[in-house]
Amino acid sequence: MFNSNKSPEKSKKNWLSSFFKKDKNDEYSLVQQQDITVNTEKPIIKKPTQLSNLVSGLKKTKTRLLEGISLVFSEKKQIDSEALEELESHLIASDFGVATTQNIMNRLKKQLSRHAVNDMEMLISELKKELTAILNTDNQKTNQLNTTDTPSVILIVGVNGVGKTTTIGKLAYYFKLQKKSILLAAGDTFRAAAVEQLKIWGERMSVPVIAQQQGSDSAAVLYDAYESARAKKIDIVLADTAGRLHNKDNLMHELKKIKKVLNRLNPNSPHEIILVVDAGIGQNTIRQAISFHETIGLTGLILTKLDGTAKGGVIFDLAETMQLPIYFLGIGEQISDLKPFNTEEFIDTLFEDSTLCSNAALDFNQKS
Ligand SMILES: Nc1nc2c(ncn2[C@@H]2O[C@H](COP(=O)(O)OP(=O)(O)OP(=O)(O)O)[C@@H](O)[C@H]2O)c(=O)[nH]1
Ligand SMILES: [Mg+2]
Repeated sequence: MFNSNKSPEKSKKNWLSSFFKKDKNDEYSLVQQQDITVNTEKPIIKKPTQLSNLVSGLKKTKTRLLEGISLVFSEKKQIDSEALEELESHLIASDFGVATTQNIMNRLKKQLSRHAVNDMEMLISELKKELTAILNTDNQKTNQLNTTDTPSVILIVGVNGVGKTTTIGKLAYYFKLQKKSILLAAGDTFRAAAVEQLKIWGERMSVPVIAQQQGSDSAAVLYDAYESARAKKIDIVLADTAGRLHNKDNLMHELKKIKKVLNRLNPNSPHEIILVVDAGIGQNTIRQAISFHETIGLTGLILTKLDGTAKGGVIFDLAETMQLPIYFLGIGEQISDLKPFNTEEFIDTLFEDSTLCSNAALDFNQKS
């Protein structure tokens, strides 16, 4: 969450982690409803001045995919049905999901028979086309966040620990780069530490944070946040919520209430309801996405922790199953480690500099 290379940040982190250990009734829980940081004139963020690069964030997923493809073909003399079956198993093992993998393979086989493809590079190029088509859903093509109203509310939801609050901090940074004014709403009233965590992001970004004491009604916090943003003509409210298990009905019900309250303030609000999912948990993200979508009606997804996992293939399953836009990718713990999602860039990065594949292709072509 914080930059551990810098000593002030490090001490803040130590302070914060000791803070997290406190029990929920401790003295820090009494955070009164207030504007915590209001100095929007003095930017504390000097560096970095741009968002991080996708290449390092996708390294593990890319290595697994390319190594797998090269392994499939390194022993083969031709692209036969056995090779394709191995490719299929590899995609499933890379978290593409069974149904999505089968769809990819069916389409791939059709293409291969049509063009009589017997060349590994051509196979990779066809695979890239299929993967691009999966990500380029109609929704994805128009994946502009709805921020036309002032204020526009972006509600962030998800299960525990997936990176919601960190993503809010990163989003604040992202929007500040676009000269938008931001307000953070501490809708996670479940843990005292959650409010503090958001306050720290607010301080780092010099943006106001609206919070109430621990245990208060989350919908009430968001109500106040909306009214405050409207009074101050703030562009975007980034609303945090408590992590909740997607199969706990009462917790999921609370989200409906939040939505209803915001909806009463402005029928367009919440303008976005974004589910944050941790790419590292692979297939479970699909179950979470289905459940949250059924309960509250999601408008988009953010996939975090891609930097730490080789399971990034799940993005294809998510796109195909959910047909929702993927707005951003989380690729690290720093404020700049958030990447607006772009299909072409994602696919190019995934296959870029594919020396592993190229070597296998060379081997393969020499053998055949
Ligand atoms: N490597 C990596 N770590 C991340 C990323 N996003 C968040 N994290 C880390 O994940 C951990 C949990 O992040 P939080 O933002 O507190 O998650 P949360 O969903 O708000 O958690 P709860 O409020 O407890 O439900 C922190 O240590 C973050 O630094 C990411 O993209 N990459
Ligand atoms: Mg949180």
